[in-house]
Amino acid sequence: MQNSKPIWILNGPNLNRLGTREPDIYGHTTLQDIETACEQTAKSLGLKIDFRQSNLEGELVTWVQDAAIQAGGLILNAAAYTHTSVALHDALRLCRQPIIEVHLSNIFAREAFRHHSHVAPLAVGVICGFGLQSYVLALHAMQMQLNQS
Ligand code: CA2
Repeated sequence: MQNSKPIWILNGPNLNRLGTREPDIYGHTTLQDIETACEQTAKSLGLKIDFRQSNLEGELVTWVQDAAIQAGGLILNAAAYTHTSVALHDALRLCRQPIIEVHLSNIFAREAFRHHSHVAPLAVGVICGFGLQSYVLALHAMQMQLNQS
C-alpha cells in the first residue's frame, strides 16, 4: 500500500558546496540539480519529498528524530557523518520506516576510512557510486519498499 507521508531526503555536511570542487569524484552536479531530479522522480512515482541539507550533526539528528514521526521513508546521504556519527546511528534506531543510504561516490572504491558506515546497519539498502542517479535509484527502491509493506 502506498504511504501518503513524504519521503524525507536528508543531506549531510559540505554537500551544499557540491559542484564547486573535486569534479573528478563528484562531477559538476550541484545539490540543487539533485533536488530537482528528486522532485521530478518523486512526481513520476506519485511520491512527495522533503529535501534538506545541514552541515550540523545535531541538526541532522533532530531531523532524523522528526522523520521517525513525520516521514513515510528516509533517504540519507550523511556525507562524512556516515563514517563517524554514533549519534546519527542512535537516532536512526528510532525510525520504523524504511531507510535507504545513498552516496554519490562509490565509498568502497575510496579511502579505507570511508568503507565503514554507521548508517548501513539500519538501512534496508545502500546505493552508491552513481552520482545524482544514486538518489533517483533510491526513490525507485523506496517506492518498491513502500508497496511491499
Ligand atoms: O559520495 C558521497 O555522497 C559522500 O557521502 C560525500 C561526502 C564524503 O565524506 C562521503 O565519504 C561520501 C563528502 C561530501 C563533500 O561534498 C563536496 C563538497 C564540495 C565539493 C565536492 C564535494
